[in-house]
Amino acid sequence: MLLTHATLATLVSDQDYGFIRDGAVALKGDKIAWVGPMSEIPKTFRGTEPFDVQGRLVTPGFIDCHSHIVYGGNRAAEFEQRLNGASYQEIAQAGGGIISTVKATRAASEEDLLSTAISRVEAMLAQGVTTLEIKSGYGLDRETELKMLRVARAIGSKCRVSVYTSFLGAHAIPPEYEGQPDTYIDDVCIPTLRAAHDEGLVDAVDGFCEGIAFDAEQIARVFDVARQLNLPIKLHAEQLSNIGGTQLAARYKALSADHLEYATSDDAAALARSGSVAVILPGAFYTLREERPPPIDAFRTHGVPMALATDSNPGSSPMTSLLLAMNMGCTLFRMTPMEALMGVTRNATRALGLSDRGTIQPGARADLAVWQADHPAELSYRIGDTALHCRIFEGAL
Ligand code: DI6
Ligand code: FE
Repeated sequence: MLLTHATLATLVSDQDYGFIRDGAVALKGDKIAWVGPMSEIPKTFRGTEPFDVQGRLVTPGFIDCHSHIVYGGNRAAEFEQRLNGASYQEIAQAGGGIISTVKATRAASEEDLLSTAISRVEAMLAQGVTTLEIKSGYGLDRETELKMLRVARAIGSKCRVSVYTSFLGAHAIPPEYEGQPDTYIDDVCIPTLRAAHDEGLVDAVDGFCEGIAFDAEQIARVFDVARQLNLPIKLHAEQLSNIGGTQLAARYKALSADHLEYATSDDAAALARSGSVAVILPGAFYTLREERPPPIDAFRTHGVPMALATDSNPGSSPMTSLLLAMNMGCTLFRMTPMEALMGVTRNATRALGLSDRGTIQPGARADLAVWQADHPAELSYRIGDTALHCRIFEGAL
């Protein structure tokens, strides 16, 4: 395929979007073969039937690097409770919150989980997503954690999207282990991680380091097993309070630390040293009507790469729109449209430990998004509605 007359945001440089104004991209199989201005198309590609995108903006396919898109039920009733005055933490402590989704996910069949997740994934694909990370964590028992991860893998084979899974057994303490987080970690979480890894279901290991979930020492025990299994690490850190998650993530050279509203400048420095990505999740901040934004300036000062993701989940971020996440990142956190676009492409790639996508350059995967727009700032500027013209996945429309 030869895309012609494209406004290319290649993102190969972090200045000016790596713009090529009247550009062309040649795809060979599932890889990008050549990128450059129309006037320089090499002879070998000139015979190819062109796909004229008529000046439209072309970006790398979008990468949603943090989602909990596989789950049973929904939490609209809790949304209502919160608007009547209850807090997210109070609902969680009363057995609602993540645990109510755990009950619904345990009760759901694999087929039901797959079909409800696919309808949400389709909404993502309609907004240019070509790579999607999916976490477990609503099972909290062996059977259901494995079921969720199998559903995540099935999404990768049934939908035209590249799926990466994260094991999030340390997401909450299930009711049958109430008051016994350590026993849960030793007797359920760690053996389930090993079993899931044996089945080839795990690409990374995540945890929720928070007052309503697990402390840094408990998560560290799970991370030690991840290390033995050679699996990379991610962590939900400093979302609702600062209890040392970011420092823990940095000690384990995590791919990313995610949320980070309560992270400090020292935390940012630690992430810079460990080469971890800060994954910014404005959907949860917005939904929970949080007031403290993540320290974006400190990430900039210390040179921590920032990614942006939906955190798509039934409780704190019931959204599938990465475009809306970009808009929120800019409006709520003062990220620039350039940072927002980098956050859903190049830096999201890094947050998944990948290097073969997220930019438009020879050798990269041929995953592209063609937009009904002529400048990349439009993607962040409109409130969630920028139209996708088409998506190219593995070199095909
Ligand atoms: N942080 C989140 O944003 C999700 N999990 C987590 O650890 C929320 C999960 C939920 O409320 O269902
Ligand atoms: Fe999350």
